[in-house]
Amino acid sequence: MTLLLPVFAAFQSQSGQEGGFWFPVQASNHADRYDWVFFYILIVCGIFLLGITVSATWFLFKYHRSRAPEPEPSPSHSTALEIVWSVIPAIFLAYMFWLGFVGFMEQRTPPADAYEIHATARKWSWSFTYPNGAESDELHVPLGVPVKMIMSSQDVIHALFIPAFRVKQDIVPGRYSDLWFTPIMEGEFELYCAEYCGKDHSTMQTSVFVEPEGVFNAWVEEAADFISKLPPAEAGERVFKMKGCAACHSIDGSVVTGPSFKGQFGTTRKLADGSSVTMDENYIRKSILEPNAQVVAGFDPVMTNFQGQINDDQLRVLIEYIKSVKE
Ligand code: HEC
Ligand SMILES: [Cu+2]
Repeated sequence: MTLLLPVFAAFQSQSGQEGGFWFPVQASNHADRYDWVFFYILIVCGIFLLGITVSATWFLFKYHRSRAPEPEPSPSHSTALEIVWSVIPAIFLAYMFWLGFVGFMEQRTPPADAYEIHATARKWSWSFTYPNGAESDELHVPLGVPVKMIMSSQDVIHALFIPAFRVKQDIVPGRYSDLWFTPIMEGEFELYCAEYCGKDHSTMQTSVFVEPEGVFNAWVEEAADFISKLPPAEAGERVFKMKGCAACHSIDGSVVTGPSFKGQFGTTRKLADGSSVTMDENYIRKSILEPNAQVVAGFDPVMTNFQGQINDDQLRVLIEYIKSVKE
């Protein structure tokens, strides 16, 4: 194995936050082992592929009909040779299994004192909730601290994938799944959904910020009580982003998956069932908590249900924000 280490190092060479040719940077405790398993399997398979292809090609020429028209009965078999070509590959395979098994157990067993962050996935955005109640649409984690993500989905199957941390886990509606990592490098990394989840799946991505503990603590404290500190409409704008409304609603008049909110407050809505309704506070509230009760004419009833996902303060500032989006 030690013989292969220089080769491994060459494969691995990384530059700054970009990573190398094969992999992104190794930004978590799992990355080192994970990459080694990959390169080990790649190198072992490469060596055997080469050996088998070369000898098969050589036999093709050596035993061609023109050179060996009457094949001779094969000499009695060589026990030594058979043992060698069974045992050596078996050792390589057993080590492959061992690496995978130990790595899997490690990745599936979060330390008991890990810092817990809840992740909520929905079409087509993320939100993260921290132990003090803070919530964000980008993930912030403290450098050097084991973090356990507890994940759930509001609608369909999603998957949380952070390539630089080498972690990926499906999120199935109706149950919690988890993963864990210890970030070992400061910086901004990509996080995205790795399970095709509908029309705008490709936009379901955000950033992970790894910050020194002091910076992280200050951030999480500020994020916990912005609603009481900011003017309602401004706080509402943050909730709008954090809860993923922006994935389906614009504020500039363009129609994405749902209607735009630009200058809509107080106007009359035509509903799919032919009735009409004024867009006031109660209508907005009902649209968020029971999206399918009053469907806007011309749109599909595909809005995520936010019942139980939004508290009264958040609802109040959201309504103020939607009111404030004028021409
Ligand atoms: C998956 C896409 C999606 C997401 C996410 C989403 N919506 Fe919607 N929303 C829609 C669609 C589609 C409609 C129109 C059909 C309907 O009324 O159900 C709609 C309708 C509405 C309406 C009625 C609009 C009108 O013009 O009459 C309001 C208000 C609303 N959404 C608010 C929100 C808020 C606030 C959020 C975030 C908490 C949100 N939506 C998240 C898709 C979405
Ligand atoms: Cu998704």
